[in-house]
Amino acid sequence: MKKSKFPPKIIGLVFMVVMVSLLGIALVASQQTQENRSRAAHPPPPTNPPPPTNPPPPSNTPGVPTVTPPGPSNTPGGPTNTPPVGPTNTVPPTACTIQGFKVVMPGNQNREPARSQMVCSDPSHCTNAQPYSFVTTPGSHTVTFVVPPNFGYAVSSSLCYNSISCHDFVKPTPGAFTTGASRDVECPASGYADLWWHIYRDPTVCPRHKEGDANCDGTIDGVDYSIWLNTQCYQETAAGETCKDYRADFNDDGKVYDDDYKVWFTCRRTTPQCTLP
Ligand SMILES: [Ca+2]
Ligand SMILES: [Ca+2]
Repeated sequence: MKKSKFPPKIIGLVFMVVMVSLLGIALVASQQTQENRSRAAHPPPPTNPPPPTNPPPPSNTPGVPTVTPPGPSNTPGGPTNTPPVGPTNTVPPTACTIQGFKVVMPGNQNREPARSQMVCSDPSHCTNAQPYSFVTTPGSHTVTFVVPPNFGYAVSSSLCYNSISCHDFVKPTPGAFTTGASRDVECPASGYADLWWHIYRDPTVCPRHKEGDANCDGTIDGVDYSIWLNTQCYQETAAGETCKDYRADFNDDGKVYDDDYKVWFTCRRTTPQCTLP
């Protein structure tokens, strides 16, 4: 029998080392198996989802550009300009505005009988507004101050473009004023024509008005008295009476009352000229 070249002690040690290694491997495998079972029984909590992000704000919808026509002209009779208070309609950017006041002279007084008179453009567009305005196409337009029958006043107008500073009757802007109740306007694109109507007593229009001729027919009679009787007014106030008919305001003081009756009474049935006290 062949004898091993290794001593029995060495063989025994090798055998123990192998056995210990096998035992360690078995323990590690057993531990991993237990961990896997534990994970299967207790899965890790899910991670929180990220909070939702806010949606981006909607972008502003581009609006249709609006063009505000220029405001009305200077306040008649006032020393300072009023801030523009134009209408807010959306109009084509090249539109033109014809605007202005109707005033009583002297002094550009914002009162009747000018204030409520009608102004027409072309002549299909008319308005009694004070101030008045027409938003229209650029170019030529004819604007008319509508004179009622037997109005008793002469009419002139003052006109400037893209400006409101030409209506001073005392220091008139050259070319701004002209007589007559109609005016041709060359309305500028994207601009405005400032057109005021001025009414004033003119002896050539109603020669005997100061004597009591309310209807300007050249005689002073009961018809004129009837006009005085039916249009009496004392003054204009915000809450009170409003004078609208000044045909019988024979002394032109802005009232139709007893002093005007005295004028009529003095001059009735006379031939020109009546002598007033
Ligand atoms: Ca008369
Ligand atoms: Ca009067």
